[in-house]
Amino acid sequence: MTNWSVLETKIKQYLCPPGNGVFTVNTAQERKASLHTHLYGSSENVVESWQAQITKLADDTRPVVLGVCSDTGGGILRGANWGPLFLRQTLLNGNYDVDYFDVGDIRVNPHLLHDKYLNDATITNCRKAFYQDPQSPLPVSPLSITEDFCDEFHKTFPEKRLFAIGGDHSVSYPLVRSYLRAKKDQGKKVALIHFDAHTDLLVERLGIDICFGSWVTHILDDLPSRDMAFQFGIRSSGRDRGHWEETFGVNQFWTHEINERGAQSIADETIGKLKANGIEELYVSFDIDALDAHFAAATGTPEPDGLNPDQALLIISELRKHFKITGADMVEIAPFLKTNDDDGNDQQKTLAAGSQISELLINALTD
Ligand SMILES: [Mn+2]
Repeated sequence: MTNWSVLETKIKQYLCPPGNGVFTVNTAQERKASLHTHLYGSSENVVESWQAQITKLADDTRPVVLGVCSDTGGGILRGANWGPLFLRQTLLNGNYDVDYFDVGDIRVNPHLLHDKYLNDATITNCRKAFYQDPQSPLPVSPLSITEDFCDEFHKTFPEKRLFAIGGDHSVSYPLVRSYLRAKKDQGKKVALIHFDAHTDLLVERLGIDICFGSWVTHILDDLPSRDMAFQFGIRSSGRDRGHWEETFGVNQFWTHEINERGAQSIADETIGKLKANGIEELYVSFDIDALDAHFAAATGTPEPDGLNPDQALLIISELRKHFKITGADMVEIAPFLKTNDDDGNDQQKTLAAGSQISELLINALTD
């Protein structure tokens, strides 16, 4: 089989139509139907319409959007599994200038995280449920499926660029790992640009090594060097910047520093370091809680005193002038969460800020 037919088969096994990644019977049916009508002209026979669309992927040159509706790696306040459906709708219905190929959502079993945490009997049972074949060799947990999908995608289409919508931040573990592996194979020198209120640099959390608070730790050794990880907007941490930089070798720009020095100066310093290291391409992972809770209250761990969207947009725009952004994700938008008491617009404001940044990232993927 050619690479494309292997990928096409895996898309049919691993993915489902856009918006269907959260497994429900009736919940949000109207919202799903409205997205499907927008995408396919009808909310009937959606699987057939989506599969027909998939056959055109090879010839399409636009960035590819993937939804990963998993929030099993989070756990403070859940609900980021609804991010992909709501963010897509906002991008389509709002005044955003974006054009992309929507490949669909990873099929998510919401009880699972990664196959390495499962025993053989559970894997067999889930293979039977997912693939109607207990002997199937395929993965069953959302992060494991995402990683194998991305590996196949990058192998088949080294030039295509993926924009993923999470999900809690653990979904960036397979996305970034697979991206870094593909770039290593292509001989491209890349760096990670990470916006977040939190460092995500735990080694493990309650015995689990891959989760929303620890995913960065486990991709650092796949970078050209550990100092090619740059974190922006950090402010909620039990340790100071020096601790994290000395322990893990990363670069951090805390929010107060971005406010004091100005976003332009932070961007200039980052560009200088990236150039000095011969970096050619960037992956941008954006946790919506990097933004102040005023702009991003519909998220699992909202934090005050954060970045405003303009600061984030400026830093990304400056980086874009000097480097190709060849992979990106937007994670942790949990549209049903209302965490800001003063304001009834948590969902709307968070989706608006997330869409504005996603619009820039998706457009940057076309450079
Ligand atoms: Mn995060």
